[in-house]
Amino acid sequence: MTEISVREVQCTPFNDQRPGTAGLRKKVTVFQQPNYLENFVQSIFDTLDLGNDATLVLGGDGRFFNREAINIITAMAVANNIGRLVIGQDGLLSTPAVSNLIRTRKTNGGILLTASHNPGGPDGDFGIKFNTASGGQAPEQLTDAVYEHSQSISSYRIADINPLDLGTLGTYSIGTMEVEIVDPVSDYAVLMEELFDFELIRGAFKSGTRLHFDALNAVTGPYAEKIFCDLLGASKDSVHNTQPLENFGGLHPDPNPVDAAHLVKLAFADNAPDLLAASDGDGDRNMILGRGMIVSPGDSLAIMLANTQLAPGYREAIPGVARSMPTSRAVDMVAAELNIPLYETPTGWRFFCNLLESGSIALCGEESFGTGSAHTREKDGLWAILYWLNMMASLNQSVDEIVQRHWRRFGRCFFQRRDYFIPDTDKANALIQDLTTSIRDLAAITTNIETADVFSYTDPVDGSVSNNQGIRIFLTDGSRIVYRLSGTGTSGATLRVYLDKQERDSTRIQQTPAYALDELGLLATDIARIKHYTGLDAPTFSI
Ligand code: VG1
Ligand code: CO
Repeated sequence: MTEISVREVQCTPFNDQRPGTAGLRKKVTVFQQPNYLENFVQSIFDTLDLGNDATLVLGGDGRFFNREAINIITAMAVANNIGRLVIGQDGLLSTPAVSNLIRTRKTNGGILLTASHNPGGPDGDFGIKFNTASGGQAPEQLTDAVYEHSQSISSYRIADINPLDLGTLGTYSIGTMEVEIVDPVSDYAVLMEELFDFELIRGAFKSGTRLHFDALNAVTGPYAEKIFCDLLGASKDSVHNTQPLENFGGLHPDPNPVDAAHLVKLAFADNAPDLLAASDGDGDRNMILGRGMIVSPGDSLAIMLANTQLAPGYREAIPGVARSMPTSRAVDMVAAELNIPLYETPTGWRFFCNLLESGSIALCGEESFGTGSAHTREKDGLWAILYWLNMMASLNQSVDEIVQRHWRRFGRCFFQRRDYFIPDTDKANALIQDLTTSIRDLAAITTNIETADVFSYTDPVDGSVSNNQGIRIFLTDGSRIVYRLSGTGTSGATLRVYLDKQERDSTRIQQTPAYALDELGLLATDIARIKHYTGLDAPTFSI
């Protein structure tokens, strides 16, 4: 074994290293500053205190700076006496695949390099987060502890190593540490085969079901080629933009009807495919469309819950289900009928992890195009698409039929999220501050408001409390408004306004969400005095 030299590098803290909703996300240029990534990684190592011989999984969504970051983290892992790193070939691993590898290999955790759905490239965003031995995102207490540590860090340890050969599968040593380069797809594909009826889906493709999946030049391309084409027999032209690129080929890997409008257009064109789908930068989000139908994420979760008996992995009794607080209450309508517990958590997948780990829930989801289950501890884009393929094949129904039947049976929950980009964060904070103060009296002075509060969550498993998780207003007609600030942006602030309204009257379920929520939207703008604080007449973005 060749001797490796390790350096202790003096550094000073950066005051902006507090992780947000899902890890530390900053502009690439921020991460490129000397010591920026190193300080944060050393803070992770020091806080986790893994001891010698720990194994970690390492991979990312392939965006610009991914390779550099993998080399830096590997060099630091050597210097910090990590025993083994399991790294995805070419530095690629989707977020759910990392979670799965942590679990199947029983590693001590993992480091994920991704800014998810944020734009990539030299002028785009980069991000890093760490997951624990359960495969789930670090809980708030741990990310807080890492942040605290980063505020007093004075040095980090790094080894002098040659750049890694990320392209070649296999195991080799760097000093006392082992590096294993693994195929990013194979373990994940095995898991999917266990959960879904691949034989049935293969049959559907054989009999002509047409899929159009768009990987948006992000991490899911190789996964889609292997699973949809090689294992399930979908034709090669079912998958698009499957080459992971550092700048996503100029595409914005955010699977929603605005950023992926080309898929909406295709879904409403003549001769549209049966199922259209996309995933995000790191493969944990999903968008589902059918011929003439956009499936809202809240509906998708509700429909999955109503059809668990169709997929082999979900035939056993479902203990419970969870959604993040702002997510549409469509799933509540199903949980009530099935008489199973429904948990309402703050925004961010990490809040589902204890519920999944304790066996309290089998399915969970967020309005932000995220759905998942107890098969892993991250949301999972391709899993959701396979779930839909399985449902379509079992029921022999189109996406549109499945959704329409669901609405007729359970009712519909109209949902919209309206985002306001506010360059000046002080103005956004003032809006939230003043609204927090004024909602206390709102219910007393406004007749159609039932209650209003600031959402606070007590984790039923470990008792930890998370305050200030969004402002909620419940109206007397059962509709709801939620306000919160985004925790994933890298500049300015984004105010998110979530509108939701349950509708059981079958004559009204065909309305568009924009129409059904028009009045509620006006009320939401008035109550928060959005124009006054931001100068904005309309949302910057609506889905
Ligand atoms: C957004 C979504 C949230 C999601 C998070 C991470 O957070 O609203 O539901 O969990 O992104 O998604 P925020 O704080 O900007 O509203 V992803 O695919 O990063 O990992
Ligand atoms: Co993501």
